[in-house]
Amino acid sequence: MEIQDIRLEGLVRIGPNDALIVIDMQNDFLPGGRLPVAEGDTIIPGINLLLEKFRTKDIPIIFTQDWHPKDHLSFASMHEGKSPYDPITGHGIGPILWPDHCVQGTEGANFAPRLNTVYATMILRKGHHQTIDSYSAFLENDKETETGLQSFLKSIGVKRVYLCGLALDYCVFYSAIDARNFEFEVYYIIDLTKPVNSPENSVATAISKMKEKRVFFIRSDQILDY
Ligand code: VGL
Ligand code: ZN
Repeated sequence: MEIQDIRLEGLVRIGPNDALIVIDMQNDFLPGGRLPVAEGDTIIPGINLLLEKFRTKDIPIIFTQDWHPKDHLSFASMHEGKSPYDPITGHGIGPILWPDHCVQGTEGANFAPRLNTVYATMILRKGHHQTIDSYSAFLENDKETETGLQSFLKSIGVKRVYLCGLALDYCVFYSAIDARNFEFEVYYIIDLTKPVNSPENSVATAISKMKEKRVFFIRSDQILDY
């Protein structure tokens, strides 16, 4: 199962209980960054267009930032003899190690300059605990520590979330799964994301797990603001 084989939901109209979550559109995940996602930059114009649609409906817009201390345990540089993308298993870390990326306060951790962040109603930073990673915007990789996003969204009446950003098979995927576990309806915007593609099959695995969890897939042009 690959991206082109996914069945799309058809049209959906933005409603009052919706929120848009834009995941990790940061310099380090773009070509030229420390953990580059191929073609990650190509989705920026589409995200900017989509932001206008949500803005028109005065819908909550959340941006996340991967925000690691410089000695984060997800970095291969912290593990003797290991290289980026080597497999690792451990509590809150894995399934693979990463190049140093999105270090707090660095240019790599900043939002892509061409991304329009002015409509953000909330900016959520995650992955700041040295020993636990957080792929998901909702729950850290220990599967216990909450980021606070689910309570925030529920407190303002959100029932349905739309997800886009980077990367398809990591942070956007884990956010989609946790959003379903927290009983949000989830629309995964398939043309506004790109994968890391490591390890092999990471995309196929992510897609099949999301299908099992009844995540809906949609293209951004199928989201209507009227
Ligand atoms: C991500 C790997 C490591 C992501 C973050 O944003 O998908 N991937 N940290
Ligand atoms: Zn990270």
